[in-house]
Amino acid sequence: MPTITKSNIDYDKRNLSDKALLKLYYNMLKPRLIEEKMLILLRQGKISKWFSGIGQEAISVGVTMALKPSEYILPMHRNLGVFTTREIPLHRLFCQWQGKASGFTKGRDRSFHFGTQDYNIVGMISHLGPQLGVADGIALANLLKKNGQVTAVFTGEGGTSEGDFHEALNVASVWQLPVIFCIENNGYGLSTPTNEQYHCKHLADRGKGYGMDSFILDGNNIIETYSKVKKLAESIRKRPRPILIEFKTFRRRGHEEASGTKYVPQELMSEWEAKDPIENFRSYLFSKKILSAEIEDQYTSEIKAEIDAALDSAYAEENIIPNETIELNDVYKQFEYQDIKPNSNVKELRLIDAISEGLRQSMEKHKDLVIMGQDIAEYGGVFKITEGFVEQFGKDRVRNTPICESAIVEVGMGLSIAGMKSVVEMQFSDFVTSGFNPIVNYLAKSHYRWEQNADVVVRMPCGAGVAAGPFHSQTNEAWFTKTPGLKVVYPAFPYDAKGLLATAINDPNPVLFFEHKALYRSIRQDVPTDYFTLPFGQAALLTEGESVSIITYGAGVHWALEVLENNSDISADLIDLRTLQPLDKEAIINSVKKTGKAIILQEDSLFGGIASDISAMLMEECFEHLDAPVKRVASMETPIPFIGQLEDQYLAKGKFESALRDLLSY
Ligand SMILES: Cc1ncc(C[n+]2csc(CCOP(=O)(O)OP(=O)(O)O)c2C)c(N)n1
Repeated sequence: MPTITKSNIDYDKRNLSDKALLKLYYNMLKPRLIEEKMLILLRQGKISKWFSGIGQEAISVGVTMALKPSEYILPMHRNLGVFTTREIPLHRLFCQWQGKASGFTKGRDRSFHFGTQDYNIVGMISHLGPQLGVADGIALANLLKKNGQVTAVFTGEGGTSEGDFHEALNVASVWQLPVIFCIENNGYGLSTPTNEQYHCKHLADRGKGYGMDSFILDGNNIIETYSKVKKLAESIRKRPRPILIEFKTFRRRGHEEASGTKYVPQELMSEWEAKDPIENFRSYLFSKKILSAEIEDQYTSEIKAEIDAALDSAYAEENIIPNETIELNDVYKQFEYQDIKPNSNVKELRLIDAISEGLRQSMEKHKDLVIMGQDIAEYGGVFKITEGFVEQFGKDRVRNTPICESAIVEVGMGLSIAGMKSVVEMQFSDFVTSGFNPIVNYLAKSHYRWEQNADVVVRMPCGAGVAAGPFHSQTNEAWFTKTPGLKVVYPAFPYDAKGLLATAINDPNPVLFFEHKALYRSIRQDVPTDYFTLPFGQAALLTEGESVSIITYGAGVHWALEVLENNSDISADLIDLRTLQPLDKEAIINSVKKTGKAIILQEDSLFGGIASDISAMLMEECFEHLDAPVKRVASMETPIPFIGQLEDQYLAKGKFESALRDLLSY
């Protein structure tokens, strides 16, 4: 006879059948047995790192069983029970942890840092908070599709201190998104106890501040977690809205196995050991004669056999053989560019009108395209690019957002996971810093990590020359050209802007689309009236000459044109890069091989800008063809000053002509 003690948790079986109760038990037992095995393997040095969810299984299992398999769940690093309850083959899970090809990230990311569309699970990135906003995006897609689906997302109590948490809950509430936010309050965030993490009684109390219902549940009571979440999910499916749940539980092992639990008082540990969700439920089931020794043996041996077999096959799988081509090819989702030629009807447009018209036509073409940004709806955006859009497309697709760049970028990611496109307008490109983390860590890395593309265009009104000071004038493309996984577009003319914006929106990868504010209303051009596309990675040769190659983009193109117009004796190739990632290396190299001299003009300050990389590339590729050192001309190494005379001094524009003359006479 197995030893059975009296349960320390009060269970109320409600209307659950014995079969349903046994299923709950089985689903908790499985992650527990896997973990026990992992701890042995860890001690044997056979796996590298382990984040334990021992003692927290009732939350993962309860929530997952309360949702339909078609509904998305976004788990954290202690939610093994989510993965096992969704019945992911253990072979694949073990391969993931061992970095084998049959895992979910082909050895590119570790532990639970992966998602899988096959099981509607979207795993975390290390930064914890961003997935809360991603859940908002998935929920927004569900709301717009009116499919009555709920999304559940997890965070630890530590993660609730991040801005992402506040932004995500606020957006979910303002937009009434069908999300269940699950806080697993397990007492410690790494070594930090709750009283050093937040200063309120219960985290659930925060629901009131966001205008959403919230609940406190005993996270160790599987019947309570399952039944309550199930009921809430049913209600949310009928009446979409966000809900906050704080599950009280405890982290029984170290933050990760190697770090230990010395800082945790023994009484606390003992108190929570006595509340073990599996032991107590087992006692309860035995006491009600629902679970028997035979069933228990059967479950245990069945799960152990499954674990052993999956481990054997995972170990047997050969190690990944590095292949640079494969790695590079997976950074971006494949995109078959479709060249849609413009018709012959043209109209003179300013840069700003061309962007507006391009965006409008893409909204007409892609019915699943949503645009989001501050003040973009009735107000039309601060530059009026989306004026009239609400009337044409409605507020579902033209969405004013609260001031929360991180959450909105994350929403874009979530929409993409749910198969929708989005354009996010930064009010000024300077403010992208507040959404920087999800762009460079989530959007940029997602396809490489688990083949999930981020079909998001971030519009970036940028640039100086408008006397707007350090926070409304930056041209910050270099922050993004540095990051593999992003595409960066920077048109200088209305025609290019319209065609490239159409391509950016068609492209399933994340694109940063820079729009120079000083060019918005000053540059005009005949632009085809119909929808058309232009390819990425093709620079434009604006003037052809023999003596020098001028390589630039954005406002620099117009500065260079002005200098060439005033100096008809200079015979130059003027290359407008148009897109910085991908970069048209061939056009640059071919031109420099012809002229023998290169000057790269960039509006950004010098150090670390793309001019430096182009210069280095020319040294490597064209050294024998160069008749002079490659010259970079950029703005001063200071923040961008406000007042006109300081801004003029700051900008590269004023230095370009003399630098060009110097180079020509070298
Ligand atoms: C932005 C960020 N800062 C710090 C960390 C390091 N870190 C990883 S997990 C963790 C504690 C998280 O605590 P909590 O959210 O309560 O989850 P728990 O580990 O307790 O389940 C910390 C500090 C991180 N991953 N990301």
